[in-house]
Amino acid sequence: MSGKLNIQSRLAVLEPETDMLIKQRRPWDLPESQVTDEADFLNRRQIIAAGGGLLAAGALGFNARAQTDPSAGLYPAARNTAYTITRDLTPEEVNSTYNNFYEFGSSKSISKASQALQTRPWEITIDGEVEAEMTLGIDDLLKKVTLEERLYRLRCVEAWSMTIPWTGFPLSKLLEIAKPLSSAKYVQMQTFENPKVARGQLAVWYPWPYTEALTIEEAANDLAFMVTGAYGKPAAKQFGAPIRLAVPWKYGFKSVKSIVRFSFLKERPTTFWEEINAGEYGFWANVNPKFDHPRWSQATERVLGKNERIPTVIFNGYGEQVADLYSGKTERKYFM
Ligand SMILES: Nc1nc2c(c(=O)[nH]1)N[C@H]1C(S)=C(S)[C@@H](COP(=O)(O)O)O[C@H]1N2
Ligand SMILES: [Mo]
Repeated sequence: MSGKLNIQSRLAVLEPETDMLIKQRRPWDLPESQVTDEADFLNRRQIIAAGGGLLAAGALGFNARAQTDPSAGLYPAARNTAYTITRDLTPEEVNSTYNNFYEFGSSKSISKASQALQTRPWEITIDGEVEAEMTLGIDDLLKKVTLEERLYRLRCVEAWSMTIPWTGFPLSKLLEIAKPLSSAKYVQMQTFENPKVARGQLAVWYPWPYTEALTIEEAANDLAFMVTGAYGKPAAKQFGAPIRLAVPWKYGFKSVKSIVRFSFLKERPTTFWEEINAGEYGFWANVNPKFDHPRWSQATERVLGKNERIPTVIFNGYGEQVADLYSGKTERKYFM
């Protein structure tokens, strides 16, 4: 061993689990303790459908999140039928227990740890190349938008995928509120930073806080969605409550969670994963089965909650909506 520290060897990076690991513990083989937790995630609509409304929900030990979340009354929101898809939805209990959220650890089992995140009060700052910088609370922001439900795919760079009923509003609506100047070419989004709560942030070899960025044109595309809810209720903490991005034509790491800052910038910023390994997790990260990750194939994906592997499609199936953004941009770097 040389004296020089190999940072890469210490980093748990985004990569597929080995078949061995998948066999040992698949996301739907929940340990007993997590099954009990799942009772707390009972779908509000299911409870209401069960007949007793909130009273019955209380009697069932209805979860504290929905009781104290001031936005709970905004859900479920009407589904925007322009964004329905033919794939089956990923069961909520599968999605809720298989997450990437490195702030709470580098495994997929961060659902419990992430409950420590306090999502109220939650201030969001909009700064940089805008008419006027501002800070507003999440509930003030929610008053300025109309929530809708969209069924979106999510394709992780690790070659697994899900289909999720997100609730939120188009990122273009946030651009309207932020009023970026013509000098703003990129929007950078930053996750909270609080290592006391998010113990993963004690790992000093990651460049916290997590940031991601889009070009202004990408951000203005109607597909770019700010998620505040999922499965017909406020987003669970492991999904990136109270507000996260969903850009379903890009690998999942672009869809940054628990955002506290939107910065409008003249120059392209370096993103979290780009800083860790630009050759493996780039700025553009558009899904393309023809460009393999340096260490594995991107041709197919494992569908979470189902025992199947399906072909991956370019732009994750959203070419009609987004291909125009990349005309002439055919090189590998746009798909990394
Ligand atoms: N702040 C933050 N955002 C994040 C991540 C993260 O570790 N921290 N992981 C990303 C990755 S790699 C993926 S695949 C998706 C996972 O979202 P999900 O857990 O809701 O499926 O979140 C993305 N957003
Ligand atoms: Mo990912």
